[in-house]
Amino acid sequence: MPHRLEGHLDAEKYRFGLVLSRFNDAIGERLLDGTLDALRRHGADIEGNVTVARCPGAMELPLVAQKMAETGDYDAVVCLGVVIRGATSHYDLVTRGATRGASRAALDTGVPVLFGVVTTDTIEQAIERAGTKAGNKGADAAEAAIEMADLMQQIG
Ligand code: INI
Repeated sequence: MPHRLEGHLDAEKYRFGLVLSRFNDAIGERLLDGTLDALRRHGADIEGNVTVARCPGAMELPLVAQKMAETGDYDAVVCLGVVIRGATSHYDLVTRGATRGASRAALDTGVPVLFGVVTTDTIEQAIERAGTKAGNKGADAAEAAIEMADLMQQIG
């Protein structure tokens, strides 16, 4: 049998930085709710080990995530935001900037940076992914953050 490296969903000992962009805030707050709920359900110490930062829009998420990751105070950083094509003429630029920046922040710092940003054509689709018909992308990102934090620790 090969040696297995696999992150487990036990958040108890890990510290998380969350960054939420304010654009489309009403939906973004539901993503934050989903993220915190998932972290709590997997044993995270919400009061002691979770920090929430807010920034203007999805374009600004990567820099805040990178700065948080560089502090060494977090085992994973989760970017949360909502980009809606219908209301955004520069949708492609914003989504590309956010995705590439988040990936770069992770690679530059060695800290997992998760992408809990809803990118949709319509407001209705965004609402569906923020705690209604289609789950909660914040909760999904939280679980990925826990798994990655644990996997990184195992790799050492
Ligand atoms: N930012 C978002 O997070 N979501 C959007 O839908 C959006 N729209 O519609 O433009 C958006 N734009 C702002 C952008 O992220 C920056 O904050 C802004 O360009 C200043 O740098």
